[in-house]
Amino acid sequence: MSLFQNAAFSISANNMSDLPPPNGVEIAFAGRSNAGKSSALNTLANHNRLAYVSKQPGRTQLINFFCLNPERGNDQFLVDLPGYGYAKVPESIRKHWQSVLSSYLTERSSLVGLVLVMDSRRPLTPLDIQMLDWFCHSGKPVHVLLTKSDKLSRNEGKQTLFRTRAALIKGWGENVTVQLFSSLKKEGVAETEKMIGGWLFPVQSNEIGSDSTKQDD
Ligand SMILES: Nc1nc2c(ncn2[C@@H]2O[C@H](COP(=O)(O)OP(=O)(O)OP(=O)(O)O)[C@@H](O)[C@H]2O)c(=O)[nH]1
Ligand SMILES: [Mg+2]
Repeated sequence: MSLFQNAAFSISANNMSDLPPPNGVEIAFAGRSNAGKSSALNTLANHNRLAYVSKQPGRTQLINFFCLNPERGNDQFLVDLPGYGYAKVPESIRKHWQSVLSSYLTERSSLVGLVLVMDSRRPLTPLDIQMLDWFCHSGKPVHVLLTKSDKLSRNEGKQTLFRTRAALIKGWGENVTVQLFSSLKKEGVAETEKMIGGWLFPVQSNEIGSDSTKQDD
């Protein structure tokens, strides 16, 4: 069963002061407006309308928390962040979100990893680079989803993945990983799930790793 199968909306926040106490672990989805963050969340959860998706950029206007296992208690969350970089957003709102995003990414103690969503046709925009600079200081991992890969040919996809990976490693080191992803075609889901699962259950993954080492011996 998918790790995210039982995900359910939990709470929305408009400010750092509205956030729930940092008691559990959370993984945030950040990216430009319209890059496909909410769609990726829905695809991972196998749920069409968990997070709000729209053709119009700038639809996710709050920090939305989705609890992974509501029945077991609120201890693991996926967090859908408002998109950045949409030119039509009024300056005051843009400034507000810039400040909330930078505080959230740099100060949130329960945040264990960042999924940075980029449109595969326009990866690594200046604001994506800003996010990486803010977050990578924490030493926590980032996984980049190059979304809408269905819009690229197989060869273009390969090239984009290769180039983006090289740029990420050069700029921010091995703590940043990257893959192609399509919500439309449901491609790349298992790879993302494996990565996020490793962040949510690090001890378990290490144990699996050491078990397999034993088997090799
Ligand atoms: N072809 C294609 N379209 C996609 C894919 N993912 C998302 N879209 C479309 O892109 C548009 C934006 O998707 P959202 O998931 O709402 O994007 P978002 O990043 O959450 O946007 P904001 O909430 O505005 O920040 C919608 O029209 C989606 O249907 C994909 O993998 N392939
Ligand atoms: Mg959204």
